[in-house]
Amino acid sequence: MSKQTRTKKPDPQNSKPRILVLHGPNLNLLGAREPEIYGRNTLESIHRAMEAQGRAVGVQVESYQSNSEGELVDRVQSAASEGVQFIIINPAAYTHTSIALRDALAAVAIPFIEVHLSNIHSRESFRKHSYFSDIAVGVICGLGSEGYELALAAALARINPT
Ligand code: CA2
Repeated sequence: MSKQTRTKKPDPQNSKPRILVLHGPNLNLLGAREPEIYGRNTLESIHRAMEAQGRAVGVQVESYQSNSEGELVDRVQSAASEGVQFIIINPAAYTHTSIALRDALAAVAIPFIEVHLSNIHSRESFRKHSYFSDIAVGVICGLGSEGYELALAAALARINPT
């Protein structure tokens, strides 16, 4: 899954609460490269599992991956006008560099959880700093793809049912 949104068109007659899952650069390679660090699950399989987890409780889970900082910023801005209630984000390398993406999340004021597949604190020192953690509801790292499911469970517990 790359540069695309996986979701059904929102039905205005029956609008479910929406959660947006954002994936940063190179995460489209999941499952194909470096499985010893990032695991064997693909982005598509992670999305399918989260979509089913949301569907079970009547919540629409949408996923979007981009290798471009500007596209991720644009997606965060659109989320506000679409009424997205919660964001789960793995900013990937932008974790350590992107003030623009941080500013977008702060501007829309949609609560978000930061997820990392690997334990960023046990790796190179430049990965220890995140531009997102201090404004996130919470941070999960080092639990592989399970981290997304845990983040979604936490988000589901925090959104307002319609
Ligand atoms: O552990 C994570 O989830 C990271 O956000 C992944 C980023 C890295 O820059 C962060 O420090 C921690 C890298 C994503 C690259 O994804 C790949 C996936 C498969 C193969 C190669 C790269």
